[in-house]
Amino acid sequence: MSFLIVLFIVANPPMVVWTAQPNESFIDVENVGDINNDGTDDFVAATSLNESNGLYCFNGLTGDTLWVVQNLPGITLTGALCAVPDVNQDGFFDVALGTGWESGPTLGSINIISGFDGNQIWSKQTEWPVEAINYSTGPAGSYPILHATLWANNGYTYFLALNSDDGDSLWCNHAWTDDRKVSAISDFSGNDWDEISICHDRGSAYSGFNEIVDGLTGTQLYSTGTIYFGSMDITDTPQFTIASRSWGGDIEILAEDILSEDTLYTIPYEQIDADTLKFLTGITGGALPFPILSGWSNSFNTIYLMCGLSGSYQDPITYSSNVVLPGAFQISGELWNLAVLTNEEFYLTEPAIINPEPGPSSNLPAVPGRDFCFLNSDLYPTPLAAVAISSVTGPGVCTIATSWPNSIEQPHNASVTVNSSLLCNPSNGGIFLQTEQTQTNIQILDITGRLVESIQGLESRIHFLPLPSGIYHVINIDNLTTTYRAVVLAE
Ligand SMILES: [Ca+2]
Ligand SMILES: [Ca+2]
Ligand SMILES: [Ca+2]
Ligand SMILES: [Ca+2]
Repeated sequence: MSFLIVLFIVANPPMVVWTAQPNESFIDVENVGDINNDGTDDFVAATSLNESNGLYCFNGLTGDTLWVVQNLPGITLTGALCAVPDVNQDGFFDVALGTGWESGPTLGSINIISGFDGNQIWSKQTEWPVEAINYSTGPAGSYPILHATLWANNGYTYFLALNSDDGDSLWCNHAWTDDRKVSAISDFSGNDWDEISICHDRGSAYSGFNEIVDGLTGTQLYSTGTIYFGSMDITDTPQFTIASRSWGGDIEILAEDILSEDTLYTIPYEQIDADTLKFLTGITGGALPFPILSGWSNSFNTIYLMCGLSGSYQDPITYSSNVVLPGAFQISGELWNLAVLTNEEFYLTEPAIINPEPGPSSNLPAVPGRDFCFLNSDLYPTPLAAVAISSVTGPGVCTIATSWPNSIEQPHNASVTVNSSLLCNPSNGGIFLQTEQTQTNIQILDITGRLVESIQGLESRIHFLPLPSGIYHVINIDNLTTTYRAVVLAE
């Protein structure tokens, strides 16, 4: 039975669950955990500067706005919004937001906002606009360290490390680079603080390189040799690995074992057309050679999937519009799948090296898609994807289900007579309930346990009960069992 259900999940296309904010343009989303305690993760979404303003927090299940901070400007690049582990000790993730605009005033700011209610925890002006924010973590009980990347109009990129609880600076590094993101891997220097990556590059004008520094001190721990037009990613699973491009000469991609400093593989430049490298982390086990290293360019509709340890790959996967971002999620056991956001669609792609196919897709409700994050939900076997859409003439944000919901619970006792059924679940605008006996006694409770509908002694027929979007328990009051868990989607 469960085997059949897995096949059913894999075979189904992704599905838009809800859409919201048709007048706003969003370019970054981040999971902040389940703020309203309804069993589904919620998320924050940053608007795009010059098109919208404000920082929103959405109920992941329904699309309702949980809070909004209107007096924050939008951001310039995806990556300037980051959910960070609890800074104000209220038990919820908080949010780091970097602002500024390269062609406007040179000042920027770093803001720490409470993920729970949107209150500002602290704000610090920066000398230059902020383009990317990430964090590293340390020993248990310590606050995370923020890593903000600033792009100065003197051509330098500044990599700033700050205490997340008060904004005090810890260290600053600078480089010529086109890759301003900062990635973190677990500690190998021995001080319990994550290590982070910094890319130095100036093409032929300067000998660039990729380095890994200690998150706490900024001390260099690892450096590649000369690299041109560099970009990179790092992973610590299953081993510490750095993948860099473009290496220079005939080599497009070079991967090294960070601890032994051995070269793992190189890939000639004429074989791969990709300007972004990303390890799809967290994937373990299974028949495929994990980790997967993905390579793509935002201006092409192809993505390469490579074995991250051996560099083996085959043909690129071709989508119908340009690739924005891939991410990996677990289906069950050792089965994994990829979510691939393109400009116009959202795909579920099987992570195969041999004969890869794009897989089933759903059109986005507006275009272009700019970013997505996964949301775990008790109601769905696999995560929802929250998608940021840079559109002011259509939905600015939506969620897409990667599987059908766990909508129907089995009766707790096999002897219980089920005398009602849900005609479709989830459903739009309300619950379609079919009762099959004249003495069916049904109550419908919302997620908080509040009674919203009661049906007694009705004849066999179909009932449409208009209800706001949410999760409902359909209770058979004759034996006090939850017969169904119904999901009502936004209309
Ligand atoms: Ca994001
Ligand atoms: Ca929630
Ligand atoms: Ca918090
Ligand atoms: Ca360290």
